[in-house]
Amino acid sequence: KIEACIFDLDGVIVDTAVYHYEAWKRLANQMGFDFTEHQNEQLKGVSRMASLELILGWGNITNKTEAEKQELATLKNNWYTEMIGRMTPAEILPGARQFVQACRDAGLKTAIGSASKNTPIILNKLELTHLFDAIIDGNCVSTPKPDPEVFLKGAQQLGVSPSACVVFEDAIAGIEAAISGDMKTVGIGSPKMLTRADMVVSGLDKMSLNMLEEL
Ligand code: G16
Ligand code: MG
Repeated sequence: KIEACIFDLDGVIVDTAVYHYEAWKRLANQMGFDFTEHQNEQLKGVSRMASLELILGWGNITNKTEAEKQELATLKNNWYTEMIGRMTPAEILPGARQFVQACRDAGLKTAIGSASKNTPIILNKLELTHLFDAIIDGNCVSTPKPDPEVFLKGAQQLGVSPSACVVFEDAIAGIEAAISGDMKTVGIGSPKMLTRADMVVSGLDKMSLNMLEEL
């Protein structure tokens, strides 16, 4: 029986990917190359430093020291936080607030499990912080998805066993993480991509509490 819902942030609750893309693109352009929106797909759910490594690879840039990489990541993050600082609750994805609220009204626990270190700022801008019993983000995990750490910490903080949790995720690595953690999964996106999820819907606007019983 499901007792808790754990939500990924980017791609499930809000589409911050467009801002990540704009900021990473600006960084790449400054270094003299560009990358496509298709390549950007590969950055979804991936941590900041791991994203930078991928992007440097695309530009064939191999001469950066660790300190320079930190500087580049900080530069990108400054541009990114400038953009997300202007976000409003209007940018919450369709049905997201309503579904999280419905879970809470039904007595289910709710949590965020995100790779983003900017999670607190984003939830604050979207005025959603109060809708989650636990917030596990890039600041509290040491091993990124597909490792289950982020979701296991969420379950632990909620006091719910992993097998009573369902994870909502848009990234393949996130679905893998939840499966490794012995949790149920709902993919947000296309069933062609999220083949390992127990169920796939196009967005939380297509999700209902009844559907949780099919898991
Ligand atoms: C999100 C995004 C990733 C981003 C990561 C880290 O993950 O999908 O593209 O690189 O967070 O973000 P930050 O630089 O803000 O720490 P999620 O897990 O919410 O989908
Ligand atoms: Mg995501």
